[in-house]
Amino acid sequence: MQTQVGIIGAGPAGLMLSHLLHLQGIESIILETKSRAEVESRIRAGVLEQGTVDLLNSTGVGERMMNEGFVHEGIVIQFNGKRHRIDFKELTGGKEITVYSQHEVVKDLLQARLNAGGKVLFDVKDVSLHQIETNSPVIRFLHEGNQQELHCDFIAGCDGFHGPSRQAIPKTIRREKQVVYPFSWLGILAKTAPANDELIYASHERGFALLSTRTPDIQRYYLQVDPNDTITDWSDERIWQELHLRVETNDGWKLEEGPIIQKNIVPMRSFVCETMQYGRLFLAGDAAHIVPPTGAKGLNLAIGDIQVLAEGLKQFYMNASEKLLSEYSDICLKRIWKAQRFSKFMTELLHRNKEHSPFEYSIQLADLDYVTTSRAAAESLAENYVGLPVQLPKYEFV
Ligand code: FAS
Ligand code: PHB
Repeated sequence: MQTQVGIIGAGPAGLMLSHLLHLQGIESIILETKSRAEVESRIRAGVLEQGTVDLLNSTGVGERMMNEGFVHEGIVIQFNGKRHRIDFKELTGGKEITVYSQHEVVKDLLQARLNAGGKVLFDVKDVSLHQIETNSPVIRFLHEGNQQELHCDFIAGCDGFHGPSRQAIPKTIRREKQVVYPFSWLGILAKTAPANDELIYASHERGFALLSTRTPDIQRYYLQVDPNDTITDWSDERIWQELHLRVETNDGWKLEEGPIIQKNIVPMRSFVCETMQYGRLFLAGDAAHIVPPTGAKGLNLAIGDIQVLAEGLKQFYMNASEKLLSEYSDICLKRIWKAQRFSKFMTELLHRNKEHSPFEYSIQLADLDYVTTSRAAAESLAENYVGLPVQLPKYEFV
């Protein structure tokens, strides 16, 4: 089997890359270990930055998002039983966010690829990367019981945190930096009406809670829980009891319950792999970095990486220039570290760290008070939340 770009992983990163390459007439094949049904039903992120929305629209895959997504002009930060609105539109000169599930974005991108005759192999196993230091790398894998080889010019490692691509970069070359937080997130999907018309990030001495949404009938709520908790520790009754305690306000507002149709617990970490490239292998998205979801950055960072990688591959094939590809990792890491900074800031601003001294907890409350009363502090939070721009260097081609 032969193609120009071999892509490992059919998540947002892999699918967006294949879509952008197709628009430039560059061939790719995606190898995905899960089934199509699993990929399309995996509940993950919910918030799209303005840049992600603009890219989906400008490349012809934004129609359903525009019809079914919800544009939010701000968020609410709640502490001491009171709510404070951060008005993104006013603070950033018009930028907003769109709440539209990651698995819906994946469905839209996958459908676009298949409609355009794109090649996506599902249920692929035993993926391994070879000859990545050469100009003719190979991906070996098992598919439908047959051992196969995909010969390509480049490999895009879009296989998430647990995929094989990052491990293909020699340990002596990779520098991995990580923070593991002393808490996890329990997420639920509940059949009930929206709690509010914008997301509510609630900081409480019992722990953090987030009230987000999916549709007018299905809501996405999160609770900070102990990192050693398992889902069996959390009955539906205990979940609702904790949510009431953390999100209800002094003015008597009450949260409406409903049947919980899905619940899971995810760990919280910040992780970056430096470098994101080695030979003809390029890492993108969760394969290279993980952010705590408090800043709603994960999915959007993956899309940002892909915009740089797609442009670099376009310049290679159209202008025989490897300059942008050679700078890919440095360009992406600049934006990734700023997103890491913001995600860590939001996580420490809002979560209750049981290891904190009373002095540190008072500083946290002062930070919450500052960001909800100072325009300068609110502007900084707003410009990071709606998304910092993807900056591509301009090259002159002779
Ligand atoms: P993905 O992990 O989405 O995709 C990688 C793909 O590679 C998967 O389809 C996987 O099956 C495939 N793969 C893995 N190993 C393979 C192999 N050996 N061979 C072939 N294919 C392989 N971000 C937010 O902003 N907000 C959130 O609320 C949020 N919640 C999250 C909850 C969970 C449980 C997780 C794990 C992440 C969450 N994230 C959230 C982050 C998430 O949205 C990621 O940032 C986003 O999925 C990144 O997209 P990709 O880089 O494409 O990686
Ligand atoms: C979500 O809707 O899943 C969501 C929203 C905002 C976040 C994290 C997750 O910060």
